[in-house]
Amino acid sequence: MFDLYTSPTPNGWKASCTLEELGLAYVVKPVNLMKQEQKTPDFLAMNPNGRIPVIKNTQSEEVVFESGAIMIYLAELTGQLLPTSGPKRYEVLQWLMFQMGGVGPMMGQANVFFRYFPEKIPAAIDRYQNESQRLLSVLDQHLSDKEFLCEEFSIADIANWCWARTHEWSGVDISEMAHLKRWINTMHAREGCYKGIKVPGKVDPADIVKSGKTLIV
Ligand SMILES: N[C@@H](CCC(=O)N[C@@H](CS)C(=O)NCC(=O)O)C(=O)O
Repeated sequence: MFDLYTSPTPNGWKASCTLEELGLAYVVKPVNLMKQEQKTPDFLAMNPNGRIPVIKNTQSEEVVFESGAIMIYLAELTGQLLPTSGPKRYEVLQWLMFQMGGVGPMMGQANVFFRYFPEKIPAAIDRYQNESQRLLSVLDQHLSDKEFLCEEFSIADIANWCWARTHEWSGVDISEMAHLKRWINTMHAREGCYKGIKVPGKVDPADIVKSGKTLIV
């Protein structure tokens, strides 16, 4: 069993989608970012960086922060969604790192300057939107001859999808990226991914009963 400290954001969804895809039982601990709950002493004791997501294995008491590390941890625990060795493993890790070091930070900054920053700085907005678009076009190109980013569906797909699907919020146009759009839809149709992006949030109690999970929302 796991406790998932999260909010409705792409990095939070990376953890919830992975848990859902792996069919792992977890309790959602919503963290209100507006109320700065991620900066309380209790939270900082789990993640000194004061950011979601954080996961706690309630059996072993292990705590993991950084969404990419959480995904690797869960994949290794179950032996799924990440090959255990060899070139196929590094292929998945390479596309996971592509999201962690590129897509996430660039789209995150595009959101800051396009949506939240009180001063509108066109050069900063352009820089982050253009770089986000360039990175998404790399994904689009890579997906031109394959269903998923690597040989099989993996944590790399979940990580990149959780960000790519929010391109509109970042003000990034993907209308010319047919392969990316097809993949976004394929991912959305997966039961685990679809459920994962609803966490935390209002959920149908019938779904909770069906999945056997406890959701504290
Ligand atoms: N590299 C981190 C980034 C985590 C992150 O930026 N989380 C955001 C939400 S998506 C957050 O907690 N923001 C609150 C804050 O900055 O105080 C990860 O991948 O887990």
